Amino acid sequence: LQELMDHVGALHRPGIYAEYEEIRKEAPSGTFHCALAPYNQDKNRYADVLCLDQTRVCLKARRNERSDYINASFMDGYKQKNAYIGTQGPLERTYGDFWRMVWEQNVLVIVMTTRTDEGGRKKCGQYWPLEEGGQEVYGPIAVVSQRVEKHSHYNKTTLELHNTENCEQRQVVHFQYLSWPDYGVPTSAVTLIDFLAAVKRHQKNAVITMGTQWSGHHLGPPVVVHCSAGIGRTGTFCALDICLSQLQDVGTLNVFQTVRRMRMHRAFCIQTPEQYYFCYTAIIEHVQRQGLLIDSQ
Ligand code: PTR
Ligand code: PTR
Ligand code: PTR
Repeated sequence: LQELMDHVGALHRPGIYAEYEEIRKEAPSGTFHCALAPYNQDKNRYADVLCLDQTRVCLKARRNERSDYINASFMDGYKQKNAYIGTQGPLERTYGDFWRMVWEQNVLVIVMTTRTDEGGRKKCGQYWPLEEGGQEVYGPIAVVSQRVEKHSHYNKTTLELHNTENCEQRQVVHFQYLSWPDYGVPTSAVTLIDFLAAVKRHQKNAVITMGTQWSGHHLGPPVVVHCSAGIGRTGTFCALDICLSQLQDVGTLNVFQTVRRMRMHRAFCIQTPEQYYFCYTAIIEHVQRQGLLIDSQ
């Protein structure tokens, strides 16, 4: 930690910004053919935010369907392959694809780090039933909002999913963080880290509850993380999770390598120098708050 603090202290904000600039100018690590295919273009919320062919989440093939494309990428976590699916805020025409993906990937937790509208602009569709008791059908999946818990900086909504094709039923929990403008940084690192902790606690418990039903690895299915484009705030959230997990495990962390590696899975992750800088300051704030002042070596 001392090393980390020296790093931030010694480099100052311009130094950290330069570090981010180095990451930003690296060319994307793969190709974008699927995202650019003419019949897939209206599935991208932003024409310039595409997902890499190499790590994209493919929807399961269906009869009479040409495309298996959704703007979503598998991303590794700390010592965990495909810990997250980073994705854009669903568009009305992709709600069905989104819920199919959630179902097909056995997702238990959805993290939303945007509001649907910000500054009078639409950032994300209302792709789940907002009100407690509300019910909507999205493609093959019917979603019922069972319970909405309002916390000071986030809402936690328990959703029941019904697969109308095989009549199976599952529960998914939706966490929405409310204080993070796009291109910006959260108003407080403490509230974001509390939110992250609530998400992790829930995923852990939900995986335990699933028990043997979940045949994958013990850390469970990917957590779906999205904002509007699925790169700025999504990248920052995942980078923080990875860095804090590594810090807890081995007492060290590396923001630079974490973000570089993350961009190999979801291109363009972390959109602004402020978001990159925030990763450092949030970690330091967290460690100081925890009183976990340990030497990193
Ligand atoms: N060879 C194709 C191309 O470069 O256009 C690659 C490709 C494959 C493009 C699939 C789009 C694809 O879309 P989908 O997987 O959604 O059918
Ligand atoms: N039986 C519980 C359920 O499925 O809701 C299991 C569970 C308990 C899941 C706690 C998550 C939990 O964590 P949290 O209360 O932190 O969301
Ligand atoms: N180029 C687009 C725009 O500026 O409108 C894409 C974009 C939008 C990029 C939002 C990032 C954004 O932020 P986030 O990934 O945090 O939603």
